[in-house]
Amino acid sequence: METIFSPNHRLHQSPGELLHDGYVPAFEKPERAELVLARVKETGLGPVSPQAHYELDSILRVHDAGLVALLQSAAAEWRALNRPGCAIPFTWATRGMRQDRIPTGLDGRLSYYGFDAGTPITPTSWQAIKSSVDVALTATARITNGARSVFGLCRPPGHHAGSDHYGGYCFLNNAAIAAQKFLDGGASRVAILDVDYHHGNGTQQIFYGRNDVLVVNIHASPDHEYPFRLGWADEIGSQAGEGFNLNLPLPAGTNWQGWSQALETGLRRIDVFGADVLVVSLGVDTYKGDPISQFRLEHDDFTRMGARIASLGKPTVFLMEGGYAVAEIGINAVNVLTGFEGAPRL
Ligand code: 6XA
Ligand code: ZN
Repeated sequence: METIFSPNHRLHQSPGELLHDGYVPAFEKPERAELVLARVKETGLGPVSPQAHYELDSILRVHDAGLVALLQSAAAEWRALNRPGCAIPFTWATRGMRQDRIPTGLDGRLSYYGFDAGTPITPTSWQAIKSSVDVALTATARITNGARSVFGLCRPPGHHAGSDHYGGYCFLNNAAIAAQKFLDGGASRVAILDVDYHHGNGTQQIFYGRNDVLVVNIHASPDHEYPFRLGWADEIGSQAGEGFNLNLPLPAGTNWQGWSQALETGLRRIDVFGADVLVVSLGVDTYKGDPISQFRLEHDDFTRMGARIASLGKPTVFLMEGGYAVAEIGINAVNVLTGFEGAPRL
């Protein structure tokens, strides 16, 4: 399986500690992608290729222009205000506050478009964000050109980013941009399977009213886990999209036995949907040793996961999302890919 990788991911690095259960080290760091890349090479998974450059139009098919502009300018605006560190919101709207009006000042726009305090915009973040999308789009093109599978080693990740909001270490939704690109290229139906420990609230929001993209999420219950405000089982899609969003929330402590049952439910739904192509939001923070997660998957379970995903027999793009047990992230991510490759072809 070919891997698409951009060294530009290194241009996004949190300068210090982020807000999470109090102040703790920033888990989403460049080392993550480097370790996955090292494992790709060590296992001989396949060639590693650079990303191609895409124009912004593929991003604007999914994201609001105001969000994209803010991601490009926020760090410079922050500096112009003589502020140290990186651009970060510090207030958010809640019930009874206006959602219809975009403030003109920087802090107001950060508040409007951002939804958490853990996703800093540094002076070079935009280049990494854009390159991560380019990795996803390059991977997408490989499938369009006939590949059975491809791995887009995206960083920063994307599944928490919605059409007009960013957060959860995510700025632009790589998986959603890829799915839309497939549709624009002639696909009729795209399925997104999100196996990250956290609910992919952004992906859900983007496609919630649509029936051309089926979104299946297997994740920790939002009763107790980030992103807390979306991801319950009764979110099934709206209007034309009713029945085309499937949330499979699971309790803390879930191991392969429980997790794989949810996977089978999700795979059956994707099979019935009849997708032309599958996009996998590949987070490996379901690993038992992950520092911010509470599931109990083991190394070999990731291999099984890949084999089960392959049983769908769909052209498949894997796009990297979360996973923070840094020493093991490469093993777990690449195990999914080798498991997929080792499974018998249909
Ligand atoms: C916020 C934790 C964000 C979760 C990031 C993640 N402090 N998402 O792994 O998939
Ligand atoms: Zn995650």
